[in-house]
Amino acid sequence: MRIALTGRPGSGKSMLFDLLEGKGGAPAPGLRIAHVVVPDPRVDALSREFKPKKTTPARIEFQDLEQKGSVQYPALSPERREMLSRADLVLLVVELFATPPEEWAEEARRQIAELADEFLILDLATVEGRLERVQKIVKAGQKPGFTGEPELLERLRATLDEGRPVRSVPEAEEKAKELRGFAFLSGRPILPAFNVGEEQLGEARALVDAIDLSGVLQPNETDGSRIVFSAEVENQILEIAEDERATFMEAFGLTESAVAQTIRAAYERAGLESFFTVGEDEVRAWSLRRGSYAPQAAGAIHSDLEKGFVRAEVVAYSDWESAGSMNAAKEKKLVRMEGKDYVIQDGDIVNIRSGLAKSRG
Ligand SMILES: Nc1nc2c(ncn2[C@@H]2O[C@H](COP(=O)(O)OP(=O)(O)O)[C@@H](O)[C@H]2O)c(=O)[nH]1
Ligand SMILES: [Mg+2]
Repeated sequence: MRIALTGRPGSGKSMLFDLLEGKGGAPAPGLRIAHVVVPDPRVDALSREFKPKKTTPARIEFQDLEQKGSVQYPALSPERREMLSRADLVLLVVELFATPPEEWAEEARRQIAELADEFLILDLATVEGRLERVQKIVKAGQKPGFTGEPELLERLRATLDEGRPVRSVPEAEEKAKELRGFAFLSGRPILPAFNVGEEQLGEARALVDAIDLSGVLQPNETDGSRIVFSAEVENQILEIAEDERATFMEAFGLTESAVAQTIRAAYERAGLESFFTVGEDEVRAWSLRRGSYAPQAAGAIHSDLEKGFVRAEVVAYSDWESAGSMNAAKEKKLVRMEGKDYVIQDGDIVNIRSGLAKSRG
């Protein structure tokens, strides 16, 4: 999964990116990319049993764009548009650290709306441009890009005209593959991350959770956990000794770091779960969309495994854990044979049997 950061200049994007990347240092201009580990104690436990040559956690890709010179905002530069349109999720850093708390609700809504509106305007131009071309193609007696394209584009134009994003149209979701070439910005879900000041951190969680974001975000984007952090305080945390961090965080009423919150919220919003492959060579965690079938899990590993999918040997992580080892799980018949209709569950330990190739382990 790829997540792109955006927000007003000075909202704290680069500070958050530095935290995610875990490196620091002066950012060079241009696109920055970090592959951030998804912390998962289950991977560590599996690694202890299999003692593999390699342990590979799941990762999420984060991107930040450091632009040269003065930046226009919300007018998005072509580079920023490109970055955002290719992301699975847009992480919008909302600046609240310089805003008095009584103005947070209004200010948060404004910052989200200004990005969402910019997305609508740019997408409308994309749709209208494509419609014009498609109409010419059809007039010339040729086929459009895909069946139903002109109708879908008309529908999208009407939707955008009403101020609603591409992602509010279910048919667009279905046609997502064909539509990808257009890289609609409003097709990307928005996940806000609220950057608050040190003094407000104590009350920030309750205040931010109370902000009504209906109307500026899609209905399914307003629920779920909200990322509330102080980039300043997070940096202070990094400066103190590791064994003193918990006490320091407690003093601020923090239970989770900005990085942990961001990864968890991203997983939740993108509807991701993890499954595992195990063996002597490698223990590995993979991200998958919730509700995916066994062949799609195979496809996440390798497209050949999906093509040649025969069946999957599956044991739930909790069953493996209670059995105590993989052999014990097998003896207790907790390892199941599943076919192509099996829906992968979070924490499944999976071994794909394929006619074309065999998965590791
Ligand atoms: N006081 C305070 N200042 C912040 C915070 N986050 C960002 N800033 C200020 O904003 C400046 C720019 O932050 P940066 O992460 O580069 O913003 P970007 O333009 O969104 O990438 C920083 O140098 C800080 O002075 C914060 O949490 N508290
Ligand atoms: Mg920056």
